[in-house]
Amino acid sequence: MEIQLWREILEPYSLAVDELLIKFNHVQRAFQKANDYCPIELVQGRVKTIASILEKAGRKQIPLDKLEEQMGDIAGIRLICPFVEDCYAVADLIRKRTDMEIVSEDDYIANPKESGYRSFHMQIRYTVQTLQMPKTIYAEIQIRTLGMNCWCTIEHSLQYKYRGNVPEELSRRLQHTADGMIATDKELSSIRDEIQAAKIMQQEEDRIVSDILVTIQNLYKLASRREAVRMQEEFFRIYQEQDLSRLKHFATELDILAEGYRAQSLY
Ligand code: 0O2
Repeated sequence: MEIQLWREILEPYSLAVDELLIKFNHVQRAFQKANDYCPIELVQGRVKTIASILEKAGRKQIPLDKLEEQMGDIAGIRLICPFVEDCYAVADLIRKRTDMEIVSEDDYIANPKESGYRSFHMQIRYTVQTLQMPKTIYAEIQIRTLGMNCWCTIEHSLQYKYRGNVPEELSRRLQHTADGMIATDKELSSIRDEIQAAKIMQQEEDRIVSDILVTIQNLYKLASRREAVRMQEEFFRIYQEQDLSRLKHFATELDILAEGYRAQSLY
């Protein structure tokens, strides 16, 4: 296939990945803004490289003119979650969306592959608007925990190094580490409430601190510089106390002061 043709074929996939990344990043932000626990820790996306498409087409005996129908992961999104329960919550979120149609699901978390691979796969159909016309493509969403992702990344590198023929002893040890990851995921789930509460607190503190700093900056630019410097010093003092309720109280006071100058943070 000519290089220009590859570019044309891959362009809608690239657009789809860009759009899906924006959408899932927005989901993360919506949870954060609502001061809610977000089940998605990290959002990643990629278009398969031409080399990887060719390798997979060879391995799965997919004719090059059937790539778009038969290779479902040319566009791939990976959603990485803190806990196993979150993976299922994220799958539910996706099922409720109307902008992506689910074609199939494979639960390799409940039913790990022989290699030890665990992830929740969703094949979707997604429509992008190209310059010429709307185009519907297949994409794959992989949902997994941080632990699963760590294992998959390492195993994937070894598969690459040994071109799919990982020595038996190494495979055995990899399966052993996969079992370890299952135990770690279970243990983390058992202290999930504690970790979720800590994450929400941290999220809230980040938001309040950034609001405070923007307001002080606005005060500095739009109103009284002396007042801004005084509030900044006060902020540093309170921040060092590591007391979220004191910080919230200070943010409210600062807002009232800034309101007088119409210098509140808009974030
Ligand atoms: P790359 O480089 O990640 O793109 P599915 O039909 O999707 O439910 P199935 O039938 O296993 O699952 O499909 P496929 O095409 O074999 O695997 C899809 C993708 O899942 C792979 O893409 C990997 O990303 C991941 N995957 C599946 N099995 C394994 C595994 O044993 N180890 C690791 N590390 N990843 C796996 P690619 O094209 O192989 O790789």
